Amino acid sequence: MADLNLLSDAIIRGDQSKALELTKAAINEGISPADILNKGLVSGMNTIGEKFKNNEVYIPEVLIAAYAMKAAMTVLEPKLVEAGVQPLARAVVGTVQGDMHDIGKNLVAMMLKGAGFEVIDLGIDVSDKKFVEKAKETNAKIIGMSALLTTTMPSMERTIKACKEAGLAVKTMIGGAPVTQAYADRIGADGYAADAASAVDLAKSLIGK
Ligand code: B1M
Repeated sequence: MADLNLLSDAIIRGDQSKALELTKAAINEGISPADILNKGLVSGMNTIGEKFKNNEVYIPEVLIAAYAMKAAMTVLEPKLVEAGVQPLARAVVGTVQGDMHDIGKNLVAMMLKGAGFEVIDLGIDVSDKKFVEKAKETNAKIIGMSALLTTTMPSMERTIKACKEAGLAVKTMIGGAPVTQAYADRIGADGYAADAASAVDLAKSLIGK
């Protein structure tokens, strides 16, 4: 029986091959993709985040853990997507201009896919213009922006303004470590979520599901 605690440990240690092996085993044993994600992968990343905050590990260890998570996700992501029946709506997501942090954004994108959204991931360093163009082109119902730097947060406000100017019927949601509900209210975002799981609830509520 695959042990999700061992999977979590593999992420913490940044052991890519073990993380991949245990994820495959858990899938084969029929453990739900959401449990594999939350009790294995995300739990490991959360522990690394805590250790980083306490100065018990440093950026290289965090990056190595993230690579292990990415490796595991190559096999888990299709299962998460499969779990969703019909796309609930199309969402364009990205990390805002000037910001290269994508681990949290990737988690949000993946969880949205798992919840049944069709996700167009624009990657990192996404300008307000690019968000608007892509949302228009794909008729997306949601634009999801992530920022990890206080210096890149203003790009969220620019994007919301650009959406309004373009007359887009799109809901905007924001998140990332320095972002708060108060900031979302101030810049006129339709919603803020503190983590990837709440991002799914928020996205659903924004489209009335
Ligand atoms: Co950077 N970095 N980093 N970094 N980095 C932080 C963010 C920092 C807090 C570290 C610190 O100083 N304590 C600090 C920011 C300070 C600030 O602005 N307040 C910082 C800095 C300063 C920098 C550089 C400027 C360092 C330098 O070069 N001097 C530089 C900037 C580069 C750039 O972006 N232009 C930099 C670079 C890097 C690395 C490249 C080394 C790497 C990024 C690798 C990558 O993403 N591919 C990195 C990392 C790993 C971090 C930390 C350690 C971890 C971030 C992370 O991935 N967390 C981070 C410190 C920390 O947060 N404790 C730090 C795990 C992830 C799962 O959480 O992204 O918060 P998070 O996502 C969560 C929620 O926030 C939420 O859900 C996610 C999952 O639950 N969420 C959303 C996120 N997006 C959402 C969107 C939503 C909804 C929810 O709706 C759309």
